[in-house]
Amino acid sequence: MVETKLSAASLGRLPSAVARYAYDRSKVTPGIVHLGLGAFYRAHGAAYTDEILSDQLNAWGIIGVSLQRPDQRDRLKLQDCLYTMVEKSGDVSRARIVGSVLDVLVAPENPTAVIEALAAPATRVVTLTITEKGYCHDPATGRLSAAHPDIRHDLEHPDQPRTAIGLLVAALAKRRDRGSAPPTILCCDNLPHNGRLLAGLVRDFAALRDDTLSAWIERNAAFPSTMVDRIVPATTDEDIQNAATLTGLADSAPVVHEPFSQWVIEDTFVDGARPPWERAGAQMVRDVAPFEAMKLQMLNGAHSALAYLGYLGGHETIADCMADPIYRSYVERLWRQEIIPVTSAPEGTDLTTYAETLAGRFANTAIRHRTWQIAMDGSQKLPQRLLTTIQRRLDQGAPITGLAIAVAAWMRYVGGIDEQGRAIDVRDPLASHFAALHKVSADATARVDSLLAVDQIFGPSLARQPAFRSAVHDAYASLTAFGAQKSIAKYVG
Ligand code: CS2
Repeated sequence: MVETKLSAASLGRLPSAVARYAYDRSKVTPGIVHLGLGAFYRAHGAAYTDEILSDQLNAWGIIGVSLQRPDQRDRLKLQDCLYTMVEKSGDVSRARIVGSVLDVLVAPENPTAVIEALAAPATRVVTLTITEKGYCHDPATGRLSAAHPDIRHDLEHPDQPRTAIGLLVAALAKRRDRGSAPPTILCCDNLPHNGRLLAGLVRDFAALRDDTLSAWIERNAAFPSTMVDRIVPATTDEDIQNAATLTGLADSAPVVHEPFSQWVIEDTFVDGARPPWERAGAQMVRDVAPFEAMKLQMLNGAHSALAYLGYLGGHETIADCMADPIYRSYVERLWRQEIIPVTSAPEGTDLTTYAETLAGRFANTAIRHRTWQIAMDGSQKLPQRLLTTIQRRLDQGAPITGLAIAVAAWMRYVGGIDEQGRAIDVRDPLASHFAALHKVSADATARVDSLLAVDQIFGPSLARQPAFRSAVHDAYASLTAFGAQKSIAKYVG
């Protein structure tokens, strides 16, 4: 049992194999506010920032904001906001202590403090990883859901907002009223054209409050798009034990991640003010769109397909799926035959090589990324991960057999009963709607029809196309009759 807690004072005890930040942390001042302090950001954006901070470049410290619960703050504050990153590949684990997070605020406890942090002139960059559902938008159209209960709340109580959009707009209003410039607002979630999408949501929300504010934001703020990539599963108790074994210090909030990391950022910051993240390997580019489309369609599309099919077929993690030859052949065929032909490659990238790299990353047995975790919030993920690819193929009159199996697996999954007849813990903002649809549908055909009619996901246009409807109906019938394993075995031939 490791007794000594991780803290600034205990760092002297770290074994030399453990890397640690190399700057004087007491001189670092906040320049970034990050909304959504989950494991992903702490193993990605905060790590890039940790690498560029130095005694000369110390105005880019991070204030993290938890938008829901206080537990992350409670854990981090007891250890001076320090935490361990554990990189894992096969049998090799490497630890590093990150110091770039200076403070953590909890929005529901004190929204005013969050608004003030966002409005502070020293805050030049705001980053977000709040997951797809945090944007309170309609996934099929990308527009703000004005009927969302939290958005309605925030419009009624603009100084006590609950949502990221409400907090951003409250802070932007303050900045305008105080005569200061807006920050650059950087969306780091897996959404298509994520900067443009967030800009639209912020402007739509602002316009519901005050048209002149919306126009001011449009003229002055910047919302670059980004592509973020690193596989970071939720931290488990075992991960906490392992981190302590590696460092000799007890950390209640470590993050475990794969070696791979990519961050592609559109270089359009307000007054050019940004951390030099390229020194830590970020790619600063003019157009992120091809990187983003490649990642969403190939990595996240395959992830979601494996999550639903894997869960139904009894696989706990993505690595378990990749160790099953049928699943591996399924995903490789999906990339080769269905996804790559309708995905354009960013300059200098070969999509076949990209797919091979993905297969290697997915197969990393040290990363226990649960299918159940990835299966969450499918209603928010399906459009950009699978449905865009499907529409492109339909436009070309090309078959969508493998993609339709994935969509049908999602439908089986949200029905809430697995292939052994056990209940599935379905987590999704629309979970209760799905349960209700399942209950009232007389048979499989009615079930599929009722899900295809959920406009927020499928939109009216895709759902009307006969080739799509029949492929999904057939796949659903196959999953019901034969199960996930046999259905994909038939696809891979
Ligand atoms: C995953 C992503 O949970 C999910 O839905 O597909 O978090 C994925 O691991 C990351 O996007 C990888 O960069």
